[in-house]
Amino acid sequence: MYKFKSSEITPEHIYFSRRRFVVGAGALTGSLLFLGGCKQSELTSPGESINFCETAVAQNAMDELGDALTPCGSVIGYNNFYEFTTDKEEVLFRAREFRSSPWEVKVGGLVNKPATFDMDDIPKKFPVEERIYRMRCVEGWSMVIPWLGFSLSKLLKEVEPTSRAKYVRFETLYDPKQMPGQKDDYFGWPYVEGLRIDEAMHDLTILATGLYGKPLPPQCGAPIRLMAPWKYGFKNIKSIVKIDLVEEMPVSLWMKSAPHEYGFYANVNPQVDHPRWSQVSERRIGELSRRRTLLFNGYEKEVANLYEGLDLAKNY
Ligand SMILES: Nc1nc2c(c(=O)[nH]1)N[C@H]1C(S)=C(S)[C@@H](COP(=O)(O)O)O[C@H]1N2
Ligand SMILES: [Mo]
Repeated sequence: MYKFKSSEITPEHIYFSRRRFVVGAGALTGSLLFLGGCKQSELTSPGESINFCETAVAQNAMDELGDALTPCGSVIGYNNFYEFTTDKEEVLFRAREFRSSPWEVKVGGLVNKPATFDMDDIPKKFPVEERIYRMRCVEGWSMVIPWLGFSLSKLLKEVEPTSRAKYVRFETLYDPKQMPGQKDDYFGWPYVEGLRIDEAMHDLTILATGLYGKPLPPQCGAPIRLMAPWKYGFKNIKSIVKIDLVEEMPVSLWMKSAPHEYGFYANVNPQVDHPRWSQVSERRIGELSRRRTLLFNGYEKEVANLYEGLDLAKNY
């Protein structure tokens, strides 16, 4: 069995609220209600965005560094989800009819107890809590998002990884009928991502099922997606159907498509440039001037120990 280390448990001030969060307004009595702040002008879709964001709530209006939440309208209206389109402001429209229910997540590989989790049971088995995380896209923009989710470690403990399991491999749904981008075989679908097992077991690593107090909308990776906040956004694979514990380092879609640009680790690091651009600064969506990018996206205290002795420039 995989042994848990104390470094895999993170103090809660990193993401504020660890209170169990039940989707729905009733659960919010007595806590700070924050309306998503969707101004008409920020919305890219006059329809769903308004409905979603009108009732959107978060328990805190900022992250642990004091950075404000990104307006709800931007979080759900500016997305990377290449299975639908590479146009960030179009994803919302193309994903509108996406069927994220019924949904199953199959967990297997090097485990003692392989299991298929029905999405309807996941919130009962793994109660969600709010986690406010920064998300830094490798392209140089960032957001602060109030997720609902639970630590991936809880799900992995259920299936009991064997001692041979060294990595976790994640796979997105493959369904070109629903995801027209998959008809273009420029990318090697399905989208695959991976984490080292100690990264996957780290308490900051969550499976997110919602944001702004509501279930994930399709464009954000419904019904369940990964969120490891110290890594570039592309690690955070959406609409997961399969999780496997494996011995060898998984090859991600991006490693396959552009190995010199995208490595396995993808830790946010202002000192390691992308071959085609600097990573020193970023544009926080909703802000006018750029801000400095922080090592490990500001989660250095929590995760730097995972990489002791690793050359971060070589292991990009
Ligand atoms: N399956 C899948 N997952 C994905 C992507 C994708 O195209 N397909 N894009 C990634 C990239 S590049 C980023 S920056 C984030 C964006 O998440 P968001 O749209 O919820 O902000 O999702 C990541 N996960
Ligand atoms: Mo990204």
